Amino acid sequence: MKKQSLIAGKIIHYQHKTQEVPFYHTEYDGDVFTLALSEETAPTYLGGTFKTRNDDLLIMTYPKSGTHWVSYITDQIRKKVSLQNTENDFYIGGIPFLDRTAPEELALLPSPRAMYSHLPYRFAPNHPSATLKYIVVARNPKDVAVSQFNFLSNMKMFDFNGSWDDFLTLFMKGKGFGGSYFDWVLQWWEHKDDDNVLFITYEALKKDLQKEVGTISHFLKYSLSVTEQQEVAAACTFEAMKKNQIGAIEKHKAQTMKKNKSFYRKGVVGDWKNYFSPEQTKAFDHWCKTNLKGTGLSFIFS
Ligand code: PPS
Repeated sequence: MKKQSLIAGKIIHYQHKTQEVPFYHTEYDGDVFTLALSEETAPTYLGGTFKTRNDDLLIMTYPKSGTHWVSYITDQIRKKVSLQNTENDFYIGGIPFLDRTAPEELALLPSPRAMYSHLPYRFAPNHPSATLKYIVVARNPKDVAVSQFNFLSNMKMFDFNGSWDDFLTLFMKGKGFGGSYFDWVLQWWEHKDDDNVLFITYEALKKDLQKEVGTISHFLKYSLSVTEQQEVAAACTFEAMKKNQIGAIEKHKAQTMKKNKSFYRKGVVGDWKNYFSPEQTKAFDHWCKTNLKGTGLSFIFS
């Protein structure tokens, strides 16, 4: 029996120093994970005992990379082909958050199930003979860091009180929300050509949303007409999702977010330019170059 315990921690800004206490972490089997698991779900998802189905779909993201966006696109596509999911207050549309949902609850969902998760590749629900599918969403790490910093500072439950510089230092040490950014993204990137993996980016969605709606529908083997694709894209713009308060955090923002803050913050490519100093840019570019060398992966930063 593996040992498991859960600690919801916080970063403490004390005497001009940030104490490196992860904001929210799970200790499991001697390792520490800054993932959004709960005490009930951690043993199943980190222990690899979740019962998958052949037709499961998992939307995999490093936090703040487009989780809500792609989950809601998927939800809207599924509704076009009459897959009416159970709607729950804590879902994105009809898509549940695997990491915090009890496996017993997910077992009650009709097939084909669609779920989203921040788990790294090595913990992703899997089965050697299963044909379950993964949509992996990646976003350039500069905008991810800025989005995480704002999210962790503006969410009541995290209440991060360090500076932007404090946060960036943690992020580059692999202590962002979700753990090491490059471990996460590169492990999935290695599987980008697997038949059951669709690897898409936030920046591609921003460039041509309708095209990516088509790509996702095609991957899921649903044939949507051009009009249907347009309708899905129209429902999934930043403005539409913000207005319709998609997702539990926004729906309950009076309880979840600090005053006047929205989960739907900016929704653009390149906001990092408003945060990074020239020195931070230089160090971060070097960090990216080192990690991406020889991988074939590159990002669009503006
Ligand atoms: S979470 O908490 O991990 O689920 O967050 P996640 O959904 O991955 O990422 C939140 C960021 O995505 C932006 N967002 C969008 N951008 C463009 N279009 C649409 N439709 C959209 N929906 C969400 C959201 O604003 C967060 O990014 P920032 O840069 O902070 O605005």
